Amino acid sequence: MRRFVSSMFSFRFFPRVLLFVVTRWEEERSTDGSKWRFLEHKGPVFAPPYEPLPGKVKFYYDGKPMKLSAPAEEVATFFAKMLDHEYTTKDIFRKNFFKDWRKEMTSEEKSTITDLNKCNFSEMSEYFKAQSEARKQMSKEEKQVDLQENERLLQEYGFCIMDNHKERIGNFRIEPPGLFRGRGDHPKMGMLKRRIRPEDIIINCSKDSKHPKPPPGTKWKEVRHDNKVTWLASWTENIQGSIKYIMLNPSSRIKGEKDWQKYETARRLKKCVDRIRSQYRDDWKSKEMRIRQRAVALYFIDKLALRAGNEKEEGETADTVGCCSLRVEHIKLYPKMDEQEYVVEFDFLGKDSIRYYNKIPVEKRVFKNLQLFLENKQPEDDLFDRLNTSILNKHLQELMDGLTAKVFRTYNASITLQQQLKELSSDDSVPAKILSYNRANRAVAILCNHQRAPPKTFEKSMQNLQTKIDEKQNQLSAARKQLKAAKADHKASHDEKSKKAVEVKRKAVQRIEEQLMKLQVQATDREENKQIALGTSKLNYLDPRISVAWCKKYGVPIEKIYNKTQREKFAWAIDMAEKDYEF
Ligand SMILES: *[C@@H]1O[C@H](CO)[C@@H](O)[C@H](O)[C@H]1NC(C)=O
Ligand SMILES: *[C@@H]1O[C@H](CO)[C@@H](O)[C@H](O)[C@H]1NC(C)=O
Ligand SMILES: *[C@@H]1O[C@H](CO)[C@@H](O)[C@H](O)[C@H]1NC(C)=O
Ligand SMILES: *[C@@H]1O[C@H](CO)[C@@H](O)[C@H](O)[C@H]1NC(C)=O
Ligand SMILES: CC(=O)N[C@H]1CO[C@H](CO)[C@@H](O)[C@@H]1O
Repeated sequence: MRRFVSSMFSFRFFPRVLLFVVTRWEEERSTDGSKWRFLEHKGPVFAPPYEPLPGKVKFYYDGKPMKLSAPAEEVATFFAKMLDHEYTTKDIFRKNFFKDWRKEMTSEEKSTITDLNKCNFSEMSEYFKAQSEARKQMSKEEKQVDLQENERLLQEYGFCIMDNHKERIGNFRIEPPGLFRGRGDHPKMGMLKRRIRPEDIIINCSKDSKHPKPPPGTKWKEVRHDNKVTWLASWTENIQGSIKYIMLNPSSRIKGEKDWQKYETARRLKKCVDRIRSQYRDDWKSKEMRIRQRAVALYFIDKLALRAGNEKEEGETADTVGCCSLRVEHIKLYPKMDEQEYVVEFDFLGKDSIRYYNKIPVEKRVFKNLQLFLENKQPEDDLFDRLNTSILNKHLQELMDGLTAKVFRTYNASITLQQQLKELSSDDSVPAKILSYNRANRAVAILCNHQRAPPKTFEKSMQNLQTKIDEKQNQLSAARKQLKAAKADHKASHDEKSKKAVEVKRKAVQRIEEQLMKLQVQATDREENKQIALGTSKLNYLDPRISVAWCKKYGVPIEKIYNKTQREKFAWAIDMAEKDYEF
């Protein structure tokens, strides 16, 4: 099942919403029913091997230079590369890093290096900074060599043959090793993300294809031939124990079909959501406790888009929950709070250990049911003791074929976008229309709680933009003065030459006015976007056909809404959207 992740940062946003939730689709991990007959590919591209540091770059322990063994040095460089980052000051990060680093040390190193605070990585850090600076300064020719090498790898490894089509592979490069960061205050941050070797990789391809060759001297973990899955290679990463896949590029035929199906499923929900809602409302009154619990959980999924349940894969350290696994301690009930009645306060760790916090008024019957579910229970007891993820999912399937918690979100996001676009669109200039579009996208992101911390560079980039606006304004007053002078000139002389000069100056004023407006729209947009991540909903929840149809109807170039990667992903929709597409 694809799942979504609800999570939460703790910082201030709109006055009444103090904390908010971030969501994203998790990578898919299910078989998807599509079948190929022939699949041939070259396998993944591995991260380049570790290159030891030049002798002059030293690591110091307790003030003394110390030569590290290659494995220990490699892990030390991961830390050195992040030295300027806030992460390396966090206790959990340091603790996890140090523990994993020590595992890579020789016994001698282990007995010497006992305190991370005595380690001095600054020469290493300087060295990497200088290197990345040098890369930036590379000549055109040198950059060209890099580009050519990339292109060569893309041509060799970036495509596969699936049935009769040559398809682009999405992520054929395996991530290099490094330190795990995680989202939020992840308990595993700082741990060593190991190097993936051919021995870790399972290959999927067809029996009668040229099987990919592992790098010389190595072998694959396994080669399988399973035509029910669309991924080409997989491995298990060591931090969360989750399975990673190499799959086709989003622009591929199969991906496009799946994307299309996803939105078609959401459209089917639109047709029967009233029935589903009236059924779960009836079920709130059921004689059976298990049915009441199921109905309240479903209400939360519809209204709050919570994740359905907990898949126990985060390992022993993280205690994360979803809707079905909520415990008594995760909610508080307030018959009255501020101006509102029947308020439920949620506070729990969602996927990736990110806090979900929300206060919402619910219907009276839901509230009464929750009181009932809480009776005679301890804080660590399950809120829905008669419910689990499999029961809920089964019920969703019975309500509608293909229905999952995520479908509710896709449905709500897409229909909200459509409604917002209907309200917002005007006969404005193209930049103003794009501003309207982003506002609609933003309304959806708020609804889905896709908030983000303002980017670190936010103030700086706003300042830069403001400087540009100020400059443009000065230019504009200068141009207006010149126009005035030209007009006066023309009034005095009335000749052809001065008339032409007036025209030229008038055009200049117009041009600068347009540029100024563009900058101002950009500034508004950026300011409003400060704490909201539009990307997640745009890529995963919003039926692209709505956006494409809107662009066609209002004469907005599609490039203004979707960048190149996004246009590839949504090629299926761009090709087929009707002018009056209705979600
Ligand atoms: C770390 O080493 C550098 C020299 O490589 C030195 O300049 C710096 O003061 C040292 N930092 C600490 C905290 O000892
Ligand atoms: C979408 O979700 C919001 C927030 O829960 C809700 O108020 C709204 O009614 C939903 N819209 C639709 C069309 O389901
Ligand atoms: C969910 O509950 C049902 C019925 O109580 C039970 O048969 C099933 O094993 C449970 N599933 C899980 C994953 O706990
Ligand atoms: C397109 O936008 C996405 C964010 O939605 C970004 O991650 C990606 O790098 C962009 N691609 C290009 C080619 O600009
Ligand atoms: C990459 C990979 O292993 N994909 C699939 C190949 O086929 C097996 C067979 O059942 C699946 O379990 C794998 O996940």
